[in-house]
Amino acid sequence: HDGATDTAKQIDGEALRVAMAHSLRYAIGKDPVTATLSDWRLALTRAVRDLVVDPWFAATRRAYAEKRKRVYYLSMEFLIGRLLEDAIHNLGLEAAAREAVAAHGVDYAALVDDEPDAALGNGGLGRLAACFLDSMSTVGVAAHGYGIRYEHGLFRQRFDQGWQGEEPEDWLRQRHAWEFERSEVAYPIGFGGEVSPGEGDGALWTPSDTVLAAAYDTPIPGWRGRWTNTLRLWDAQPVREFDLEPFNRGDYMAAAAPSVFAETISRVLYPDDTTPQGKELRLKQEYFFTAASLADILRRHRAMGLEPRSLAAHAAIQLNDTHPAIAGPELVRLLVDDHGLDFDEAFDVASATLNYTNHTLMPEALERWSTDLMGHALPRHMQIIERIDTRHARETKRPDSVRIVDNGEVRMGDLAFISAHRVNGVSALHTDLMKQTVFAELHALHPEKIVNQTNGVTPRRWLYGCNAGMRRLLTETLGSEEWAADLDRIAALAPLAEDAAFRERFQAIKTDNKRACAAWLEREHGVSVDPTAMFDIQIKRIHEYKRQLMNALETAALYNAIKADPSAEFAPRVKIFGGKAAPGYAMAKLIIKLINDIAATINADPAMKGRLAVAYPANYNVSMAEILIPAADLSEQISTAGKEASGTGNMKFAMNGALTVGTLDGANVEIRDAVGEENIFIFGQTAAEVLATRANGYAPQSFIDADPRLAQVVEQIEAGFFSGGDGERFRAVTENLRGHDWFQVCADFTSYYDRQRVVDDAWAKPEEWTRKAVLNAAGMGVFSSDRTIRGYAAEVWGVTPAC
Ligand code: 26V
Repeated sequence: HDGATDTAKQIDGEALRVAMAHSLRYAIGKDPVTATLSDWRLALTRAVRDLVVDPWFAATRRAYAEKRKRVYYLSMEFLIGRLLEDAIHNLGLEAAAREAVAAHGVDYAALVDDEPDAALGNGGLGRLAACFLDSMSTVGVAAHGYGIRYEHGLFRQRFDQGWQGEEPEDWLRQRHAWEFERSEVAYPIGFGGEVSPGEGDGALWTPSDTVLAAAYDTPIPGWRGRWTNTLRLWDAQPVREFDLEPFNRGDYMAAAAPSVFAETISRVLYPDDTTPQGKELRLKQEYFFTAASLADILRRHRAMGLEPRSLAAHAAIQLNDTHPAIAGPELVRLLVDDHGLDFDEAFDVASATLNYTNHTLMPEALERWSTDLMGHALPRHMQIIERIDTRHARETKRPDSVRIVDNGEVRMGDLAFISAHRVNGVSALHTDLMKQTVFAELHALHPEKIVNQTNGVTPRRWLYGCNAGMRRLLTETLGSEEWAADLDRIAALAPLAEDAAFRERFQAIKTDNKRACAAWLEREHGVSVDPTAMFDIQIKRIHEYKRQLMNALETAALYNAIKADPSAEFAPRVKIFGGKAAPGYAMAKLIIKLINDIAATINADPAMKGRLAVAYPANYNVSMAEILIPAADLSEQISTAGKEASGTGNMKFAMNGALTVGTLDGANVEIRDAVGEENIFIFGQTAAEVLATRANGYAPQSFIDADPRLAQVVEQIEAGFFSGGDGERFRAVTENLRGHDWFQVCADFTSYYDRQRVVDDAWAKPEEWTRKAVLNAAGMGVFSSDRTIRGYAAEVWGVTPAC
């Protein structure tokens, strides 16, 4: 498999130039004389998309011919980022694309940079879905991703004097040149209404409202086009655009009412990944895309001449968290009411086909819907849920233990668990904790159900794509580009950690990336930083459990230490933060302001020059991550142990040669095992210790009293030291720290601060640092999402990859 494009058509720069000119003229409808940068980007996109089509058809035909079992990945979120460069890299077209673009007198980097991010997700869960799409296509799992074609993705973040503000995001303002509209594929999706008894177990549901789910397909080519899958996103459309009666009497607004209701369903991504708000529209979004996807899956199954009863032999459906958990009752409904199976048969088919991935143990993030809301919006499903619950209680002979319907609420985690063939956690620790905590009772009843599938990330985007310097070094060292589809090969770097010449080249790449990142920070965000200082980066959603606050406190304490003893030796650092807070999450927004206040104080102090700087570029997204991660020296993975299900940023950083400072949480544990404990900076309490601390009556104040460095910072915040004398601003933060501190920032602060000083010592020995960095990259083979997908294929889906 060494070599360039396999299935995809070979095309040189000249041919691609001609193809670009053709699509500019005939697909975009622009004359080269007046074409803008975006026009040229759309033209290249169309030309590249044309090259994806044949391999796409080839994979589809092969899936049919070989009667391959299909995987359906149902996810409310796909946090894709940009697609053009990724497709160019996968198809081996970079040289040709650069040549073609240059021949048209256009700057390649600017053209690629012009593409808006497809930000159809909040964070880890949505980005994982995007990595899985890439990997399913690379290893050759015949798969469809199913989700929602949100008109507006995740909001844009701005800072107003350090406070987060939100603006709507508008990625579809320019046409989305990747997708194929399938107006012929549209399913009616019902809501509300009445249910009357039917024959046998069946019923007749007459919804009060109906919308259409219309399909848009985006091809997802894998490495070298050896396999290509489809991402099918559903757009909500009115069954009728217009009510003619009000229109005829001149009430144009009333006439348009049906289309307003329908289109609202796919209007916007919910930006809150902290607490499900129990909002009716959210439930409707969940049901909308789940029902459309299941209708499509059953239609395809029937079109192959197969019986509904045999679905599980031909299809595996993966539920990405509980968001599509209504799939259980919906599949039962389709099989009973439309296909005439009895309830028990139908439930057996559904529960042999569905699988469920859990992504969080945080109790407040577990979805529950009031039975009133569910019964009103989906009356037939409410009946089926009750019946699933009763059957489960009867079969397990434990009527009083687990109930899906409890206290007037439907518990979606339990529904998903009971409706699934396999249930998985996303790291070894997280899976263990699932068994011990949220799913303890269900695990005891079904001990074979829970399996672990540790997350991974795609090395195409997160190494090959974002780090061109490292790409060249790896390709030269490993002899071909195939490491990008077989990341275990990267282990061959380990012995080179002892080779001074190799270390020097490795370090030079990091330095280049840091320079590029510093230039970007200056240009786009107006902050100037010293590219020779340590780049210490924490990028992720702002959440209390992720403890950006602890990092901010440590930053302030370090500032105080440098001020107190200007001759003391600390590594020069640039602390970089990136991340959005849910618009309604007041504490997270206050933490953002605190970080920005601390940054302003430090950056304005001439004594900090060359020693400490803080940057918080606004509007962190996938494309920003692609700039920051290759430039990182130190990766901050400092969540309260037991709270971060896996983390995936941790893997991206280590792949790019950053060292990690982190707790024994999520996949950090497995990263430590892979790189060796002497090559990672672990600190803080273990998950068990965190629980013990809480059980023993945690008093954060005692930890503040015990560490004068922490005490000083808390007092400074209370005195308004970082906020122009305003001692009130962060009252909620400091009161929480002294009084509750649910995520045990104070308990871990001392260990964290001290570990950071060990990081300083390591930085002072650059050869040693680089040695560790090489060993980190060398240990990352196992964190390729290709490995993860092969794990799901073998242990969850029962499919054999084609590549
Ligand atoms: C939760 C909710 C709660 C209900 C309302 C809408 C909503 C939207 C998203 C979420 C996602 C929370 C779960 C999540 O993102 N988990 C992250 O999953 C990553 C991939 O497995 C994992 O690496 C992170 O550790 C985990 O926090």
